[in-house]
Amino acid sequence: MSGITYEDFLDLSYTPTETDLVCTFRIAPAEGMSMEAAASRVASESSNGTWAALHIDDTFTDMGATTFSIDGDTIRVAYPAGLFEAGNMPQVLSCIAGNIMGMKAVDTIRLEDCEWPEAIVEGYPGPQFGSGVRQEIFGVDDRPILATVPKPKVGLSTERHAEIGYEAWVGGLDLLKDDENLTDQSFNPYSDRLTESLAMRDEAQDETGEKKSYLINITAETNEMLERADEAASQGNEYVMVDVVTAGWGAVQTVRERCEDLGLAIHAHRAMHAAFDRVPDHGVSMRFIAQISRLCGVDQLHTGTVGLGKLANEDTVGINEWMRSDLYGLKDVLPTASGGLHPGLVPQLMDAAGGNLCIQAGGGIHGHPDGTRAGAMALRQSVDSVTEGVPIEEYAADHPELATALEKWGTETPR
Ligand code: CAP
Ligand code: MG
Repeated sequence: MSGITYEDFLDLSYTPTETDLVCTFRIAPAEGMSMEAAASRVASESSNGTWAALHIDDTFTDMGATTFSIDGDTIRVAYPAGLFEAGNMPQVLSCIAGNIMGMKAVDTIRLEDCEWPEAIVEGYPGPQFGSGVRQEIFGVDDRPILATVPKPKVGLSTERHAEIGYEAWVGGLDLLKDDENLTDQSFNPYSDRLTESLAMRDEAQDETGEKKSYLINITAETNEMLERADEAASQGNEYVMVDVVTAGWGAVQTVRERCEDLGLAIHAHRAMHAAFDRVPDHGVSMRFIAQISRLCGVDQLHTGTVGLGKLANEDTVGINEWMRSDLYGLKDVLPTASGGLHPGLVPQLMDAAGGNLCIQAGGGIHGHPDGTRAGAMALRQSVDSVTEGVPIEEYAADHPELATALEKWGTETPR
Protein backbone atom coordinates (compact mmCIF):
# COMPACT_ATOMS: atom_id res chain seq x y z
CA MET A 1 0.00 0.00 0.00
CA SER A 2 1.54 3.33 -0.97
CA GLY A 3 0.09 6.74 -0.28
CA ILE A 4 -0.63 9.97 -2.00
CA THR A 5 0.61 13.13 -0.38
CA TYR A 6 0.73 16.71 -1.63
CA GLU A 7 4.41 16.31 -2.48
CA ASP A 8 3.45 13.75 -5.12
CA PHE A 9 1.88 16.52 -7.21
CA LEU A 10 4.97 18.69 -7.65
CA ASP A 11 7.77 17.66 -10.01
CA LEU A 12 9.74 20.50 -11.57
CA SER A 13 11.63 17.99 -13.69
CA TYR A 14 8.44 16.65 -15.34
CA THR A 15 7.94 17.23 -19.07
CA PRO A 16 4.31 17.13 -20.21
CA THR A 17 3.39 14.47 -22.75
CA GLU A 18 1.64 15.38 -26.01
CA THR A 19 -1.62 14.06 -24.56
CA ASP A 20 -1.48 16.11 -21.34
CA LEU A 21 -3.71 19.15 -20.87
CA VAL A 22 -1.43 21.95 -19.67
CA CYS A 23 -3.06 24.71 -17.62
CA THR A 24 -1.48 28.01 -16.66
CA PHE A 25 -2.58 29.52 -13.34
CA ARG A 26 -1.55 32.62 -11.48
CA ILE A 27 -1.67 32.07 -7.72
CA ALA A 28 -1.08 33.98 -4.50
CA PRO A 29 -0.21 31.51 -1.73
CA ALA A 30 -1.93 32.03 1.60
CA GLU A 31 0.12 33.43 4.47
CA GLY A 32 2.63 30.91 5.69
CA MET A 33 2.21 28.78 2.57
CA SER A 34 5.20 28.48 0.24
CA MET A 35 4.72 28.76 -3.52
CA GLU A 36 5.71 25.11 -3.89
CA ALA A 37 3.24 23.97 -1.23
CA ALA A 38 0.41 26.01 -2.78
CA ALA A 39 1.29 24.86 -6.31
CA SER A 40 1.23 21.18 -5.32
CA ARG A 41 -2.14 21.66 -3.63
CA VAL A 42 -3.58 23.19 -6.81
CA ALA A 43 -2.50 20.13 -8.83
CA SER A 44 -3.75 17.77 -6.12
CA GLU A 45 -7.17 19.30 -5.51
CA SER A 46 -7.89 19.70 -9.24
CA SER A 47 -7.10 16.06 -10.01
CA ASN A 48 -7.25 13.19 -7.48
CA GLY A 49 -5.79 14.38 -4.16
CA THR A 50 -7.06 15.87 -0.94
CA TRP A 51 -5.66 17.31 2.29
CA ALA A 52 -4.98 13.99 4.01
CA ALA A 53 -2.31 11.49 2.96
CA LEU A 54 -4.20 8.60 1.37
CA HIS A 55 -3.69 4.84 1.27
CA ILE A 56 -4.05 3.22 -2.16
CA ASP A 57 -3.68 -0.28 -3.56
CA ASP A 58 -3.04 -1.78 -6.98
CA THR A 59 -6.65 -1.28 -8.10
CA PHE A 60 -6.11 2.49 -8.10
CA THR A 61 -5.69 4.35 -11.42
CA ASP A 62 -3.46 7.34 -10.87
CA MET A 63 -4.92 10.37 -12.65
CA GLY A 64 -2.89 12.82 -10.61
CA ALA A 65 -1.85 16.15 -12.10
CA THR A 66 1.69 17.51 -11.88
CA THR A 67 2.81 21.06 -11.28
CA PHE A 68 5.93 21.13 -13.41
CA SER A 69 6.74 24.83 -13.61
CA ILE A 70 6.80 27.71 -11.11
CA ASP A 71 7.78 31.14 -12.45
CA GLY A 72 6.99 34.02 -10.14
CA ASP A 73 3.24 33.94 -9.49
CA THR A 74 2.65 31.66 -12.48
CA ILE A 75 2.44 27.88 -12.30
CA ARG A 76 1.85 25.35 -15.03
CA VAL A 77 0.06 22.10 -14.30
CA ALA A 78 -0.07 19.03 -16.56
CA TYR A 79 -3.18 16.83 -16.43
CA PRO A 80 -3.38 13.31 -17.91
CA ALA A 81 -6.00 13.22 -20.65
CA GLY A 82 -7.59 10.20 -18.98
CA LEU A 83 -8.67 12.39 -16.03
CA PHE A 84 -11.26 13.97 -18.31
CA GLU A 85 -14.36 12.24 -19.68
CA ALA A 86 -14.38 12.64 -23.45
CA GLY A 87 -16.74 15.39 -24.57
CA ASN A 88 -17.85 16.40 -21.05
CA MET A 89 -17.13 20.12 -20.60
CA PRO A 90 -18.82 20.43 -17.18
CA GLN A 91 -16.47 17.75 -15.85
CA VAL A 92 -13.42 19.56 -17.26
CA LEU A 93 -14.52 22.68 -15.40
CA SER A 94 -15.14 20.67 -12.22
CA CYS A 95 -11.46 19.70 -12.37
CA ILE A 96 -9.54 22.80 -13.49
CA ALA A 97 -11.94 25.53 -12.36
CA GLY A 98 -13.64 23.79 -9.46
CA ASN A 99 -12.65 23.40 -5.80
CA ILE A 100 -9.28 25.04 -6.35
CA MET A 101 -11.00 28.40 -6.81
CA GLY A 102 -11.97 28.32 -3.14
CA MET A 103 -9.09 26.48 -1.48
CA LYS A 104 -7.50 28.16 1.57
CA ALA A 105 -3.98 27.32 0.39
CA VAL A 106 -4.21 30.26 -1.99
CA ASP A 107 -5.54 33.77 -1.36
CA THR A 108 -6.29 34.13 -5.07
CA ILE A 109 -6.03 31.89 -8.11
CA ARG A 110 -6.78 32.58 -11.77
CA LEU A 111 -6.92 30.09 -14.62
CA GLU A 112 -5.31 32.09 -17.43
CA ASP A 113 -4.83 29.69 -20.33
CA CYS A 114 -4.99 26.07 -21.45
CA GLU A 115 -2.94 24.22 -24.06
CA TRP A 116 -5.40 21.63 -25.37
CA PRO A 117 -4.09 18.27 -26.63
CA GLU A 118 -5.72 16.54 -29.58
CA ALA A 119 -6.63 13.72 -27.16
CA ILE A 120 -9.14 16.08 -25.55
CA VAL A 121 -10.07 18.33 -28.49
CA GLU A 122 -11.17 15.32 -30.57
CA GLY A 123 -14.01 14.79 -28.10
CA TYR A 124 -15.67 18.08 -29.07
CA PRO A 125 -17.42 19.15 -32.30
CA GLY A 126 -16.14 22.70 -32.52
CA PRO A 127 -18.05 25.28 -34.59
CA GLN A 128 -20.36 24.15 -37.42
CA PHE A 129 -19.65 27.28 -39.50
CA GLY A 130 -17.19 29.52 -37.62
CA SER A 131 -16.23 32.72 -39.39
CA GLY A 132 -17.49 31.02 -42.55
CA VAL A 133 -20.92 32.38 -41.56
CA ARG A 134 -20.03 35.63 -43.30
CA GLN A 135 -19.67 33.95 -46.66
CA GLU A 136 -22.03 30.99 -46.19
CA ILE A 137 -24.98 32.97 -44.86
CA PHE A 138 -24.42 36.50 -46.18
CA GLY A 139 -22.09 36.03 -49.17
CA VAL A 140 -19.74 38.57 -47.59
CA ASP A 141 -15.98 38.18 -47.26
CA ASP A 142 -14.63 41.73 -47.50
CA ARG A 143 -16.21 43.40 -44.48
CA PRO A 144 -17.50 42.70 -40.96
CA ILE A 145 -21.12 41.58 -40.64
CA LEU A 146 -23.20 44.16 -38.78
CA ALA A 147 -25.81 43.63 -36.07
CA THR A 148 -28.03 45.66 -33.82
CA VAL A 149 -30.05 45.03 -30.68
CA PRO A 150 -33.34 46.90 -30.37
CA LYS A 151 -33.17 49.18 -27.34
CA PRO A 152 -34.52 49.56 -24.66
CA LYS A 153 -33.18 46.06 -23.99
CA VAL A 154 -36.55 44.67 -22.98
CA GLY A 155 -40.10 46.04 -22.87
CA LEU A 156 -40.66 46.72 -26.55
CA SER A 157 -43.77 45.11 -28.01
CA THR A 158 -43.30 42.33 -30.54
CA GLU A 159 -44.55 44.59 -33.32
CA ARG A 160 -42.18 47.42 -32.37
CA HIS A 161 -39.27 44.98 -32.06
CA ALA A 162 -39.90 43.70 -35.58
CA GLU A 163 -40.34 47.24 -36.94
CA ILE A 164 -36.97 48.27 -35.51
CA GLY A 165 -35.49 45.17 -37.10
CA TYR A 166 -36.91 46.19 -40.48
CA GLU A 167 -35.50 49.71 -40.17
CA ALA A 168 -32.07 48.33 -39.24
CA TRP A 169 -32.06 45.73 -42.03
CA VAL A 170 -33.09 48.18 -44.77
CA GLY A 171 -30.57 50.64 -43.35
CA GLY A 172 -27.84 48.17 -44.27
CA LEU A 173 -27.31 45.85 -41.31
CA ASP A 174 -27.07 42.08 -41.75
CA LEU A 175 -28.35 40.91 -38.38
CA LEU A 176 -31.05 41.79 -35.91
CA LYS A 177 -30.08 40.51 -32.43
CA ASP A 178 -32.11 39.93 -29.28
CA ASP A 179 -30.65 41.34 -26.11
CA GLU A 180 -29.21 38.91 -23.58
CA ASN A 181 -32.19 39.20 -21.23
CA LEU A 182 -34.95 39.07 -23.85
CA THR A 183 -36.31 35.53 -24.09
CA ASP A 184 -40.04 34.73 -23.81
CA GLN A 185 -41.70 37.45 -21.72
CA SER A 186 -45.33 38.49 -21.81
CA PHE A 187 -44.67 41.77 -23.62
CA ASN A 188 -42.69 40.08 -26.43
CA PRO A 189 -43.31 36.30 -26.65
CA TYR A 190 -40.66 34.18 -28.40
CA SER A 191 -42.88 32.61 -31.05
CA ASP A 192 -44.58 35.87 -32.01
CA ARG A 193 -41.24 37.69 -32.10
CA LEU A 194 -39.72 35.02 -34.31
CA THR A 195 -42.60 35.04 -36.77
CA GLU A 196 -43.00 38.82 -36.99
CA SER A 197 -39.26 39.53 -37.15
CA LEU A 198 -38.71 37.01 -39.94
CA ALA A 199 -41.63 38.50 -41.87
CA MET A 200 -39.86 41.86 -41.64
CA ARG A 201 -36.61 40.14 -42.57
CA ASP A 202 -38.14 38.79 -45.76
CA GLU A 203 -39.45 42.25 -46.67
CA ALA A 204 -36.05 43.82 -46.00
CA GLN A 205 -34.31 41.18 -48.11
CA ASP A 206 -36.69 41.85 -51.00
CA GLU A 207 -36.18 45.59 -50.69
CA THR A 208 -32.37 45.54 -50.40
CA GLY A 209 -31.49 42.44 -52.39
CA GLU A 210 -29.21 41.51 -49.48
CA LYS A 211 -29.36 38.46 -47.23
CA LYS A 212 -30.56 39.29 -43.71
CA SER A 213 -30.81 37.13 -40.59
CA TYR A 214 -31.82 37.15 -36.92
CA LEU A 215 -29.95 36.25 -33.73
CA ILE A 216 -32.98 35.13 -31.75
CA ASN A 217 -32.27 34.40 -28.10
CA ILE A 218 -33.32 30.85 -27.17
CA THR A 219 -31.75 30.94 -23.68
CA ALA A 220 -33.85 28.88 -21.26
CA GLU A 221 -33.94 25.42 -19.66
CA THR A 222 -32.28 22.96 -22.04
CA ASN A 223 -35.36 21.15 -23.37
CA GLU A 224 -37.04 24.50 -23.94
CA MET A 225 -33.97 25.71 -25.84
CA LEU A 226 -34.19 22.68 -28.13
CA GLU A 227 -37.84 23.41 -28.85
CA ARG A 228 -37.01 27.04 -29.59
CA ALA A 229 -34.16 26.01 -31.90
CA ASP A 230 -36.51 23.67 -33.74
CA GLU A 231 -38.99 26.53 -34.14
CA ALA A 232 -36.33 28.93 -35.40
CA ALA A 233 -35.23 26.39 -38.01
CA SER A 234 -38.78 25.54 -39.03
CA GLN A 235 -39.40 29.24 -39.71
CA GLY A 236 -36.34 29.48 -41.94
CA ASN A 237 -33.96 31.32 -39.65
CA GLU A 238 -30.22 30.70 -39.89
CA TYR A 239 -29.15 31.34 -36.26
CA VAL A 240 -29.93 30.93 -32.61
CA MET A 241 -28.38 32.97 -29.81
CA VAL A 242 -27.47 31.44 -26.44
CA ASP A 243 -26.24 33.14 -23.27
CA VAL A 244 -23.62 30.44 -22.83
CA VAL A 245 -22.48 31.24 -19.28
CA THR A 246 -25.93 31.50 -17.74
CA ALA A 247 -27.28 28.56 -19.75
CA GLY A 248 -24.39 26.32 -18.75
CA TRP A 249 -21.85 24.37 -20.74
CA GLY A 250 -23.67 21.05 -20.74
CA ALA A 251 -26.71 22.82 -22.18
CA VAL A 252 -24.53 24.52 -24.81
CA GLN A 253 -23.25 21.10 -25.86
CA THR A 254 -26.81 19.80 -26.21
CA VAL A 255 -27.90 22.83 -28.24
CA ARG A 256 -24.81 22.46 -30.46
CA GLU A 257 -25.77 18.87 -31.23
CA ARG A 258 -29.30 19.93 -32.19
CA CYS A 259 -28.01 22.84 -34.29
CA GLU A 260 -25.89 20.39 -36.28
CA ASP A 261 -29.09 18.56 -37.25
CA LEU A 262 -30.92 21.82 -37.95
CA GLY A 263 -28.05 23.58 -39.76
CA LEU A 264 -28.31 26.56 -37.38
CA ALA A 265 -25.36 28.80 -36.49
CA ILE A 266 -24.89 29.66 -32.81
CA HIS A 267 -24.25 33.21 -31.60
CA ALA A 268 -22.83 33.08 -28.08
CA HIS A 269 -23.53 35.94 -25.70
CA ARG A 270 -21.24 35.86 -22.65
CA ALA A 271 -23.41 37.66 -20.05
CA MET A 272 -22.10 36.88 -16.54
CA HIS A 273 -18.54 36.23 -17.73
CA ALA A 274 -17.36 39.32 -15.85
CA ALA A 275 -18.40 37.65 -12.58
CA PHE A 276 -15.22 35.60 -12.87
CA ASP A 277 -12.96 37.12 -15.51
CA ARG A 278 -12.96 40.84 -14.66
CA VAL A 279 -10.91 40.72 -11.45
CA PRO A 280 -7.35 40.27 -12.72
CA ASP A 281 -6.13 38.06 -9.88
CA HIS A 282 -8.93 35.57 -9.36
CA GLY A 283 -11.29 33.40 -11.37
CA VAL A 284 -10.91 32.29 -14.98
CA SER A 285 -9.87 34.39 -17.97
CA MET A 286 -12.05 35.36 -20.95
CA ARG A 287 -9.38 33.58 -23.01
CA PHE A 288 -10.36 30.35 -21.26
CA ILE A 289 -14.09 31.06 -21.79
CA ALA A 290 -13.35 31.57 -25.49
CA GLN A 291 -11.44 28.27 -25.61
CA ILE A 292 -14.25 26.19 -24.13
CA SER A 293 -16.79 28.08 -26.26
CA ARG A 294 -14.88 27.05 -29.40
CA LEU A 295 -14.58 23.42 -28.27
CA CYS A 296 -18.30 23.28 -27.46
CA GLY A 297 -18.97 24.68 -30.92
CA VAL A 298 -20.32 28.24 -30.98
CA ASP A 299 -19.88 30.11 -34.29
CA GLN A 300 -19.83 33.70 -32.99
CA LEU A 301 -18.72 34.95 -29.54
CA HIS A 302 -18.58 38.36 -27.87
CA THR A 303 -14.92 39.06 -27.05
CA GLY A 304 -14.86 42.81 -26.41
CA THR A 305 -14.16 46.04 -28.25
CA VAL A 306 -10.37 46.39 -27.83
CA GLY A 307 -11.04 48.95 -25.12
CA LEU A 308 -13.20 51.21 -27.30
CA GLY A 309 -16.59 50.35 -25.83
CA LYS A 310 -18.38 50.82 -22.54
CA LEU A 311 -17.32 47.59 -20.85
CA ALA A 312 -14.10 46.61 -19.13
CA ASN A 313 -11.18 45.92 -21.42
CA GLU A 314 -9.52 42.54 -21.90
CA ASP A 315 -7.06 40.85 -24.26
CA THR A 316 -9.48 40.99 -27.19
CA VAL A 317 -6.84 40.84 -29.91
CA GLY A 318 -5.05 37.90 -28.28
CA ILE A 319 -8.30 36.05 -27.68
CA ASN A 320 -9.44 36.63 -31.27
CA GLU A 321 -6.10 35.34 -32.57
CA TRP A 322 -6.49 32.17 -30.49
CA MET A 323 -10.03 31.70 -31.80
CA ARG A 324 -8.57 31.66 -35.33
CA SER A 325 -5.52 29.53 -34.49
CA ASP A 326 -5.10 25.97 -35.71
CA LEU A 327 -6.73 23.57 -33.26
CA TYR A 328 -6.50 20.11 -34.85
CA GLY A 329 -8.84 21.10 -37.65
CA LEU A 330 -11.57 22.68 -35.49
CA LYS A 331 -13.23 25.61 -37.20
CA ASP A 332 -12.55 29.11 -35.92
CA VAL A 333 -15.00 31.38 -34.09
CA LEU A 334 -16.11 34.77 -35.43
CA PRO A 335 -15.43 37.45 -32.78
CA THR A 336 -18.28 39.83 -32.00
CA ALA A 337 -17.33 43.35 -30.94
CA SER A 338 -20.14 45.00 -28.99
CA GLY A 339 -20.86 47.30 -26.06
CA GLY A 340 -20.85 51.07 -26.40
CA LEU A 341 -19.92 51.05 -30.09
CA HIS A 342 -21.07 53.70 -32.60
CA PRO A 343 -20.05 54.56 -36.19
CA GLY A 344 -17.24 56.91 -35.12
CA LEU A 345 -15.38 54.06 -33.43
CA VAL A 346 -15.40 51.64 -36.37
CA PRO A 347 -12.10 52.69 -38.00
CA GLN A 348 -10.19 52.27 -34.71
CA LEU A 349 -11.96 48.98 -34.06
CA MET A 350 -11.19 47.52 -37.48
CA ASP A 351 -7.64 48.84 -37.32
CA ALA A 352 -7.10 46.90 -34.10
CA ALA A 353 -9.30 43.85 -34.68
CA GLY A 354 -9.40 43.49 -38.47
CA GLY A 355 -12.45 42.90 -40.65
CA ASN A 356 -13.22 39.22 -39.99
CA LEU A 357 -15.62 40.28 -37.30
CA CYS A 358 -19.23 40.85 -36.30
CA ILE A 359 -19.84 44.41 -35.08
CA GLN A 360 -22.89 45.01 -32.90
CA ALA A 361 -24.22 48.43 -31.96
CA GLY A 362 -27.44 49.05 -30.07
CA GLY A 363 -27.41 52.53 -28.59
CA GLY A 364 -24.99 53.53 -31.35
CA ILE A 365 -27.74 52.84 -33.92
CA HIS A 366 -31.05 53.64 -32.20
CA GLY A 367 -29.61 56.74 -30.51
CA HIS A 368 -28.86 58.33 -33.89
CA PRO A 369 -30.64 61.71 -34.09
CA ASP A 370 -32.51 60.61 -37.22
CA GLY A 371 -33.52 57.19 -35.88
CA THR A 372 -32.70 53.55 -36.44
CA ARG A 373 -32.54 53.44 -40.23
CA ALA A 374 -30.18 56.42 -40.33
CA GLY A 375 -28.13 54.87 -37.53
CA ALA A 376 -27.83 51.64 -39.48
CA MET A 377 -26.84 53.55 -42.60
CA ALA A 378 -24.21 55.43 -40.62
CA LEU A 379 -22.71 52.20 -39.26
CA ARG A 380 -22.61 50.62 -42.72
CA GLN A 381 -21.10 53.82 -44.13
CA SER A 382 -18.41 53.83 -41.45
CA VAL A 383 -17.46 50.26 -42.40
CA ASP A 384 -17.50 51.20 -46.09
CA SER A 385 -15.16 54.12 -45.37
CA VAL A 386 -12.63 51.62 -43.97
CA THR A 387 -12.98 49.05 -46.75
CA GLU A 388 -12.66 51.84 -49.35
CA GLY A 389 -9.66 53.29 -47.53
CA VAL A 390 -11.18 56.76 -47.13
CA PRO A 391 -10.78 58.67 -43.83
CA ILE A 392 -14.14 58.61 -42.06
CA GLU A 393 -14.47 62.39 -41.82
CA GLU A 394 -13.85 62.67 -45.57
CA TYR A 395 -16.31 59.85 -46.28
CA ALA A 396 -18.92 61.62 -44.15
CA ALA A 397 -18.77 64.67 -46.42
CA ASP A 398 -21.15 62.98 -48.87
CA HIS A 399 -22.80 60.54 -46.47
CA PRO A 400 -25.13 62.65 -44.29
CA GLU A 401 -26.17 59.84 -41.92
CA LEU A 402 -22.54 59.24 -41.01
CA ALA A 403 -21.89 62.96 -40.74
CA THR A 404 -24.76 63.27 -38.23
CA ALA A 405 -23.44 60.36 -36.18
CA LEU A 406 -19.96 61.88 -36.09
CA GLU A 407 -21.42 65.24 -35.13
CA LYS A 408 -23.26 63.60 -32.21
CA TRP A 409 -20.69 61.08 -30.94
CA GLY A 410 -17.45 61.93 -32.69
CA THR A 411 -14.86 59.18 -32.36
CA GLU A 412 -14.98 59.03 -28.58
CA THR A 413 -15.63 56.06 -26.33
CA PRO A 414 -18.88 56.39 -24.35
CA ARG A 415 -18.80 55.78 -20.58
C1 CAP B 1 -24.57 46.18 -26.15
C2 CAP B 1 -25.25 45.05 -25.40
C3 CAP B 1 -24.38 43.82 -25.27
C4 CAP B 1 -23.02 44.07 -24.73
C5 CAP B 1 -22.44 42.78 -24.12
C6 CAP B 1 -25.68 45.48 -24.02
O1 CAP B 1 -25.49 47.22 -26.27
O2 CAP B 1 -26.41 44.65 -26.06
O3 CAP B 1 -25.09 42.93 -24.43
O4 CAP B 1 -22.19 44.44 -25.79
O5 CAP B 1 -21.11 43.02 -23.75
O6 CAP B 1 -26.72 44.95 -23.59
O7 CAP B 1 -24.97 46.27 -23.42
P1 CAP B 1 -24.94 48.64 -26.80
P2 CAP B 1 -19.93 42.18 -24.45
O8 CAP B 1 -24.45 48.42 -28.21
O9 CAP B 1 -26.13 49.56 -26.73
O10 CAP B 1 -23.85 49.05 -25.87
O11 CAP B 1 -20.13 42.37 -25.92
O12 CAP B 1 -18.68 42.80 -23.91
O13 CAP B 1 -20.11 40.76 -24.00
MG1 MG C 1 -27.06 43.28 -24.58
